[in-house]
Amino acid sequence: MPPATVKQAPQSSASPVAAPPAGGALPATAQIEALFALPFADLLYRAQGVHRASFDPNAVQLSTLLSVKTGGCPEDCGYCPQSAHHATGVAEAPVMALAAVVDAARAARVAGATRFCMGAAWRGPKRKELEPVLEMVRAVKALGLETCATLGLLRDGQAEQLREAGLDYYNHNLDTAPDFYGEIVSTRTFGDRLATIDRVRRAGIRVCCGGIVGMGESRAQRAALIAALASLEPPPESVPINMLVRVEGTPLADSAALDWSEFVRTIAVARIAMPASYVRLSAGRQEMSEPVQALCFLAGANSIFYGERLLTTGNPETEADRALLDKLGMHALAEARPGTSPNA
Ligand code: SAM
Ligand code: DTB
Ligand code: SF4
Repeated sequence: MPPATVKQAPQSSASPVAAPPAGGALPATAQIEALFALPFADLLYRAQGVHRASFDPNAVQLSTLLSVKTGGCPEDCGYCPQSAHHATGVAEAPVMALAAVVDAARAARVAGATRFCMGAAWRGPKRKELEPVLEMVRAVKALGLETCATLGLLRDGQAEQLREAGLDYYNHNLDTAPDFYGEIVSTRTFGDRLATIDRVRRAGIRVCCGGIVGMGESRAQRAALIAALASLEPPPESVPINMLVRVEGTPLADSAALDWSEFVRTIAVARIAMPASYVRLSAGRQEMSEPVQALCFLAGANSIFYGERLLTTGNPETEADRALLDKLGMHALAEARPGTSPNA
C-alpha cells in the first residue's frame, strides 16, 4: 500500500541543479551514474532540494535493532559475521526468550526509538521457527512501537502470518548490484531476494530494502544497486544504505575502505532516485566522523539505527547520537508517518 501522506518530489525538472543529460531517455542506471558524476556541491544541493520537497529536513527517524537469533547461518554472505562459513568468533545462540525481547523493545522506546527491528541469522524461517517471532511482533506492537523484522527468505504464507501478527515493515536488502551479487553470496540469487520482496509487498507489509557499499564494487555497480531499488514498484518505503563493517574472519575483512565522499554521494543519489522514501544512514556509523554523518543528513538521509548495537557489531552510544542531533538542530520523529502505519 503506497504511503498516502508523502508528497512525491519532482524527479528532475524542478530541481535546483540541471538534470543529468537526456533525463528520461537513458536507461535508469545511466541516469543514476550521471548523478554520481555531478560535482559534489551540485549533487548535494540537488539532493537537499528533493529532500525538502517531501520531508522536514531537520527530522530523523530512529530504529533500534535486536538480533533475536544470532550466528550459525547456513548462508555464505561474504560481508556477514553471522555466517557459519566464516570464522568470526560470533557464537551461535538460540532464539531469544520473548520476555527479553520485550525488555529490549521497552528500553528502545524509552530511549526514543519509534521502530524496533528484530533480526535473525536464518536463510529463512522454517514453519515452526516463525511462531516465536510472531509472538515477538505481537508483543512489540502492543508497546506502541512500529515493528520490523529481517528473517531472510520467506515461504508461501509467511508474509501474511507476519502481517496478521502486526508487522509494519520487513527488511530484506538487495545488498549489491545484480552483476556483483554472485561474487558476494553463492547460496542464493538476486532473484530469490526479489521474490521475497514481492511476497512482502503483496501481503501489505511496508518494504525496507537497501544495500551495502564498500564491498569492492565499482561506482557503476553502486549506481546499478540504486537503480534496482528505485525500480521496485513502488520504491521501498525505507532504504538502508550500509557502509560495510569489515569484520575479521569474513572474506571482505580486508576490503579497501570506501572514501567518505563516495558514501555521501551514494546517500544523495538514493535520495534523488527515491524522493519519498526514508533513506537510512545505516551500518558503519561507528567508524564515521560526525562531519561525514552531518553531510549524509544534508544529502537527504533521514533515518538512523539508534542504540549501542546493530546486530553483532557496535553502533554509536545513544548519548552521542542525541548530542549530534542537538548540535545540528535536528530532532527525532515521534512517529515515522503519523497515522499511516499499515498495522496501526
Ligand atoms: N538473515 C537475514 C538476511 O540476510 O536477509 C537477515 C539478517 S542480515 C544480517 C540483514 C542485513 O544486514 C544484510 O542484508 C546486510 O545488508 C546487512 N549486513 C550484514 N552484515 C553486514 C556488515 N558487515 N556490514 C554492513 N551490513 C551488513
Ligand atoms: C540493514 O540494512 N542493516 C542492519 C539491518 N538492516 C538488519 C544490519 C547491519 C548489520 C551489521 C553487522 C552486524 O551488526 O552484525
Ligand atoms: Fe545469514 Fe543474513 Fe548473515 Fe547472510 S546476511 S549470512 S543470510 S544472517
